[in-house]
Amino acid sequence: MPVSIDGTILCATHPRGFAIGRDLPAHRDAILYNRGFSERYSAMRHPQATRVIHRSDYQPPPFLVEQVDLEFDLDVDRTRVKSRLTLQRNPEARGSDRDLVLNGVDLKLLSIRLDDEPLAADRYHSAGESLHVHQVPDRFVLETEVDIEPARNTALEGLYVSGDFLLTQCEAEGFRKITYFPDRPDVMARFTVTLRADGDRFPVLLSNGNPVGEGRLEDGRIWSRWEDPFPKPSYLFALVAGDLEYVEEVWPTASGREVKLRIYVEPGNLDRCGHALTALRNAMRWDEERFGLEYDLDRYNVVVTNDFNMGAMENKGLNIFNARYVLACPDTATDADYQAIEGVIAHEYFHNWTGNRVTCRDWFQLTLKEGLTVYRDQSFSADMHSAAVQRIEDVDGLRRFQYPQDAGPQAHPIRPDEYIEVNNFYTATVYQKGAEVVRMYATLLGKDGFRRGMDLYFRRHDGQAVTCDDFRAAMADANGQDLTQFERWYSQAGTPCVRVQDEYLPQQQEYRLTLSQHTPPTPGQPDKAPLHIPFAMGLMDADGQPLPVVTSAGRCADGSCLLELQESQQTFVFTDVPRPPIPSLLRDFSAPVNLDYAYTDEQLAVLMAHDTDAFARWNAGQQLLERCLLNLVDDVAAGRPLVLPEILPTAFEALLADTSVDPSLTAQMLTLPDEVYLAERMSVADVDSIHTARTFLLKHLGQALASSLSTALKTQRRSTPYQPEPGQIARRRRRNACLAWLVAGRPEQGLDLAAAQFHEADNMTDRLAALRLLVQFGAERGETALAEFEQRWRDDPLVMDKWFAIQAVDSGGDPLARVQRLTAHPAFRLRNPNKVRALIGSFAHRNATGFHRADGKAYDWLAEQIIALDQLNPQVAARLATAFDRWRHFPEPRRGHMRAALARIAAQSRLSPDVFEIVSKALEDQGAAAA
Ligand code: HT7
Ligand code: ZN
Repeated sequence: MPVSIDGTILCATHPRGFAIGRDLPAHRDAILYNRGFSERYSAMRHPQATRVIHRSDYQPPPFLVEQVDLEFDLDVDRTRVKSRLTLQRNPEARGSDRDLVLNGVDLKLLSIRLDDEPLAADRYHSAGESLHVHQVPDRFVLETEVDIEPARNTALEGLYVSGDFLLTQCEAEGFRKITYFPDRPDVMARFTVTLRADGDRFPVLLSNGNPVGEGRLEDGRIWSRWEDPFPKPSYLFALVAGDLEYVEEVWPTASGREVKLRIYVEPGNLDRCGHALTALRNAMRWDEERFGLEYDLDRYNVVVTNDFNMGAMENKGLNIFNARYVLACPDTATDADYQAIEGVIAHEYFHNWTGNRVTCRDWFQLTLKEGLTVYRDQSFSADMHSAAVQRIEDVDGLRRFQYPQDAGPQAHPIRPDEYIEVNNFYTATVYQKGAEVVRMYATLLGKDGFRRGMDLYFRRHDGQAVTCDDFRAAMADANGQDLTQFERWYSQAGTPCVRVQDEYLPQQQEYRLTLSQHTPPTPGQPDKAPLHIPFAMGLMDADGQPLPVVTSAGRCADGSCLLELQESQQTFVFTDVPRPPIPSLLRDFSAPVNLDYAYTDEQLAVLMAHDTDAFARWNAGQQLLERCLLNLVDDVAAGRPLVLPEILPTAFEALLADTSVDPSLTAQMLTLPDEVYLAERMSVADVDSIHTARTFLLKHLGQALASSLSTALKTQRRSTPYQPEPGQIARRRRRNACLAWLVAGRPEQGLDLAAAQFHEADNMTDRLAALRLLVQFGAERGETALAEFEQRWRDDPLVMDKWFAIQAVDSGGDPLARVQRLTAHPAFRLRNPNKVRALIGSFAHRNATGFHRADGKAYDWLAEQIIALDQLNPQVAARLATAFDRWRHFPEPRRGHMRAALARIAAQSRLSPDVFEIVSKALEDQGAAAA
């Protein structure tokens, strides 16, 4: 799934600067209007008179485009774009506008013709970001010619330069930086594209669809033509021109067509594409088998770049990928990289149906394609590996990144109601919580019912731009279900809390479970209505034996029961319960909620050791660890002596001794909640006490387990030769988790093992795991290892990202000074999003004590970086600015320092809408949700 190293969704624009306190330029009216929305002034939340776009203002497009013919004369300094649009008035549109309004940003208009005649100057006017053509007929052909300047495009949106080649990124609103067009997803058109360029410099010319011709021109340049038979929105347009090499395979589809699969890379990277190609084949097979969905073009091209704002982009027939989600070899990529590549390759492939064939009516519906496609890629990864482990990873990601967003000033429903800059809504909420909402349909309707819903969705909407309501209607109609209440999952923000109370009646052998739900207030949404919550549970006894679950109020099978909570409070009665049960709640994380049940430590230990549901088992262990850690934090803050809770060594010894557990699950259970997560779990984040408590627990639990850990490390040798296959990955994970605990508990013994592993490893997973430990615990040994690592990998950008990130998250020494120094390293470039995320993003989002130093200097520094970056790449700058979201969650003086940093950014005279929106919402935070 497309989540970056800093946990943000992999997901910016030319600095269309405007000042806070001033209105957007008047010409933006047309752009906003032309997106399908008129804008309203929202004084309440945006006192600076910013234009806000509202979902409720949607209007169908006044004009439709039947055919687009584009011709590009490509060069880095200046590219000429000729466009021929066949347009007609939209019979579905209510207005009777005589004017056609097209979007266009940073375009130099050279000529314009209507129905083969040059347009007189009084027939059109171009106003900044739009072109108005007056008094147009009902059907007509409009031709424009513009010049653009790719080399000056540092926002990486539109047509830009990466290394020696040219490429595009159009989602969400980048196509308007290429040519004049009604740049909105509900205008779907057929595209034909002709590319011309210097053949020595740009021998490969690619666009969407199928190649239909190529040749050499009289002046020696080359040309290539592409036709896409499927109507598509402009955000899926793409082109690439460069000196690229490719690997190719042929995929025979289920119906017997042959598709050429190609991955294009810059010279020297061909031998790192094998894993991505295998992942692509697996994803194609999976979608045919699971959903009956086949690929529909003759070509599936993937192009790899080092300069990309997000993870990858699903352009029709021409995916473009951030190098980190394609390139892998054992020496440079970790197991986690291999798995992320598989997930992102699958995600973009799955978009061909969920996003491309059926697309979004408007950008408020983004979760229609993203939530659904994340759910699909998660299901694929679950089938390729261990379903239980995949589920735990997905939930862990949701709780670490989406829950804080839902509790802070940027909280929004998965289908937002308003935005200033759509690029800010490629969020964990839209993607990850969106995927959970899709998963709940599957939980409620069953696998077959979900498939019936998907089939109906495609039957009804193939070739259309639709809404989340259309998806819900397909699910409901295909299954004869009423899913009206389920709509609230789309319209309400905030993480619901399900409170559980229970009572056991021994005489009647009856167990009564009362569930009540409450969703906290979020910005703009003080009151919430009850949601339709699928709640899976089971019962265990005190010895860890499963008890029968018998109730008429739910669907029970195989020792688990699915309850449906629809009211504010409901009681469910279970009969034939022979002994007092321990409830195993929210199995498989059946809904994205917080759970409130007063487990004792002992009950958690039983579930941790015996629950038959792997998610519930992991969750019990994490809850136990979290509780112990937060008690220790209280002790630190109160100046009490710290004592290791007795229950932990016992519980973890038992875990290490249980050889029946999937080693990957053991590794996950051995992973201590991190400092940033723990800070979120406190009502007021005390980062220093958290650090002390966590360091204490690592050390003392590590000491208590040392002998078992040593045995585990001795009995389980490192797997060689390296293979990124599930069995080996699981064993490496468990081994490296054990090594980490041993280093923490017995550094004198563990660090030697880590140093040996660092030097001897035949793969990046083990080498990096060892390097992390050497840096965290090894003082000078860490410095030496870092220097060796740098020496060996300094020319490899992806590996150097790891090197930057390790140092950015290290809490030792003076983290701020280190990160500042690293920004001067020759491998660091502020213009490269991967570098910014690896160094600045990792520091701001993952180094709790380093970033939240009490003097506020790290906040000041981050504010400077955001201000500088905003002039280059607003999308990436806005992501960094979210590091200040939780300012109210910190005690003084940090809170005041963070607020001051936000105010400093807000006071800049040239600020992008991207950064403005994030910063102004953060500053408006009243702290209601945190309460
Ligand atoms: N649909 C894509 C979202 C996207 C994006 C990708 C790359 C660069 C900028 C972008 N803006 C939006 C990615 C995905 O979800 O598959
Ligand atoms: Zn996506």
